[in-house]
Amino acid sequence: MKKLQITDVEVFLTAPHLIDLVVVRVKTNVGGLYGLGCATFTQRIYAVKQAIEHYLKPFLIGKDPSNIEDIWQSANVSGYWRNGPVMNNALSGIDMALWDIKGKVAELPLYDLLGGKSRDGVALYVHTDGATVEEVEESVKAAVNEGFQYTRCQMGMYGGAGTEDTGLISMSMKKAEALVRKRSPEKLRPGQYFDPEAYAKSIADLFKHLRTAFGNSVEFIHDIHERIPPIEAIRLAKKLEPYDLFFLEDPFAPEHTDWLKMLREQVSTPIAMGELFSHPNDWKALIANKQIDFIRAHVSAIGGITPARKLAIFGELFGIRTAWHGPGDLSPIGAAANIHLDFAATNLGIQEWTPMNDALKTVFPGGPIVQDGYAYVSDRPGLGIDFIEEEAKKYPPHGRLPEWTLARTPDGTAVKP
Ligand code: GCO
Ligand code: MG
Repeated sequence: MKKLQITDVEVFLTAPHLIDLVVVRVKTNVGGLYGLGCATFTQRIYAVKQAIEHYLKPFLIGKDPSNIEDIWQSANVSGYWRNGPVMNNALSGIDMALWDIKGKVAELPLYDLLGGKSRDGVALYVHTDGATVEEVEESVKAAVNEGFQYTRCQMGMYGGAGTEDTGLISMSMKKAEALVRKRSPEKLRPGQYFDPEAYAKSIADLFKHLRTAFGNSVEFIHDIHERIPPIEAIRLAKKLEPYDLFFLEDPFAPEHTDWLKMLREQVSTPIAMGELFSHPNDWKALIANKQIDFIRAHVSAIGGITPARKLAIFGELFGIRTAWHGPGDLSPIGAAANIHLDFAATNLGIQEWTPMNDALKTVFPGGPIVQDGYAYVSDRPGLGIDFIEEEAKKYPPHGRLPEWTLARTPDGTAVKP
C-alpha cells in the first residue's frame, strides 16, 4: 500500500434523535479509506467544530494516519493549554477516526487491535425513571422484560418526586409552578427547578420499594448527579447501603472529590464518577487512592480511544472497573467505540446504553447490536460502523442548550446540573 496521508478532515453536526451530535470523518490518499470519530460535546457543538476545522485539520493534513500516538500527543499540546472538554472532544473525533482507519488497513475490528475479546458479550444498563415509586417499578419491569439485568433508577430524573408530601419532580419551570411548594414568591428566573431536600428524602424509599419488588434479580444504579450538598450525599449514601446498589454515581461534583475520603470511611456502596472528567488530574488520585470503584468517563471528553484504553489499564492496576458514559448525547460512533473498548478490557464493570431510534440507525448503519441486555459489535474492520452524510443532512442540529443544564433550587439559585 502506498504511504498513507491524511487528505481531509470533515465535521458533521446532526441530530437524528433531537440531541446534537458531532461526527468527524478523516479522509486519506487511498480511495475509499476513511475513518469516523465521535466528538460529541452536545452543549458546545459549534466550538468543537471550529476547533477541528481551524486548528486540528491544518495540523493533520499530510500526516500519516498510522501514527496515532504521535498525532494524539502532539495535537494535544499543539495549543499549549490542554485537557479542556472542547479540545478533548475535538481530538477524540480525530483519534477515533485514526483507530478506525488502522483497523480498516489491518482488516481487524478495533477490539482485536486492543488485544482481542475478553468476554462473549458486553452487559448493559439502561435508564429507568418515573414520578412515583410505582412508576419507577413499572419502568424497571419494562427494562427487565427487554432482557436488561442492570438499571439506573431515578425518580423524576435528578430531582426527587417521592410521595405527594415531599413535593415535586424536576421538570421545566412552567410545570413546576403547580408542584413547587417552596418556590420563592418572586418567580422570575427560567430554569428546571428541583428541591434537593425533597429529592434526598425520597430516594431511600424508592430503593426500599424496588428491592422488595425485585429482590436481588436486578442490579440497581442511582445517579445523584452532583445535585445535593456533599454532606447530604454522604447521608443519602448511608441510607442506601441496605439496598446493595451496583454503584452510586456522582455523589459529588468534580470540584468536591475531596469529600470522597469521608464517604469511603462511612460507606461501602461502590462509587462511580467520571462523566465530567476531562483532565488526567481529575482521576489520577481518585484511582491511586482507590476512592472510586467505576470510571464513568465520557470517552470523547477525555480525548478518545487512546487515553481511554490507558485509563482502563490504569484502573485495572487498582482493581477499579470501567463504566464508560453512554447517554443520549453520544453518537453511535462513540457508542461503538465504547463497546470495542469494553470487549477488550479485562476490568469492564458495566456499559451504560441508550436505545437508538430508527433515524440514528439509518444515519449510522452497522452500529452495535443489543440482544437480551448484552451488546455486540460486528467483526467488520475498525469501529465497524458507517455514517451516511445524505441521511444526516435530514436532521440538522438545533444548537439549543438542554433545559436541564439550567438547574435551580426552589429559591431560584442556579446550581450544578
Ligand atoms: C448519565 C448522565 C446523563 C447526563 C447527560 C450529560 O449518567 O448518563 O448523568 O444522564 O445527564 O448525559 O450530558
Ligand atoms: Mg451520570
